Amino acid sequence: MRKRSPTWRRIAGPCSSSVIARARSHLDRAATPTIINQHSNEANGCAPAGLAGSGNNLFTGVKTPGACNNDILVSVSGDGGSSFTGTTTDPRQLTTVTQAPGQATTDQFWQWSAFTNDARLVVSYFDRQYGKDDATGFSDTSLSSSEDLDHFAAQRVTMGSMPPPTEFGGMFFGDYTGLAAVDDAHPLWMDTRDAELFLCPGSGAPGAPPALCTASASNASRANDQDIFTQSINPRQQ
Ligand SMILES: [Ca+2]
Repeated sequence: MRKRSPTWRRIAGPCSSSVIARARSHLDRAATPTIINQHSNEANGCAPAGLAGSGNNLFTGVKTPGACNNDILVSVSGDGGSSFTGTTTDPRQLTTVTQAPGQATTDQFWQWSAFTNDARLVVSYFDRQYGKDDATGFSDTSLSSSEDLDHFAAQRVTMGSMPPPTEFGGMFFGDYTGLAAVDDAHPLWMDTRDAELFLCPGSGAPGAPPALCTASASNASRANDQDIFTQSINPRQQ
């Protein structure tokens, strides 16, 4: 069922904007990050452990290297959005868009999806497959793409890893990710590589022109900012 449905085929040819928007909406709703997937290695200690009092899912093995890790799965509708494969399919059997070898033991999350004009599905997301990201909490942004909704190739979008956020003591990171696609893909993400700038102590006073300084944060030696970055990616070069 994870093949291109009639809905997807219509995207490739001349069609109304409403059809494209509807199809995109369906898939946006259906690309889901989940800790239980074909790569979550439950035999290595990652297993569901019921619900917390908050109603959130609990798992054992979250901190075991190579055990629990997020993938982004694809749930496909062939009937205009009335039903999706992900509703009844075990997540261990669903197609993952994060198929690079390094992604099998690391986290990918906060995705967005779109179709290019030639009907290629592209998905952007935060990715911890690079360097020591999965141990340090650093992140990158990657883009996966597929022509058949089964086989996905990933390419790195960021040229260097981003440190964990420091705003609000490191408790806030988000709100601003997205993806547009025409011929190329244009992922947008919040980026923490730039330092947060402060007025240097003793500056900005009579006889002391304003100067900019960095400062420490409660969870890092250098406070960082959150900026919105974007990049144009040719998904056919993967
Ligand atoms: Ca993963």
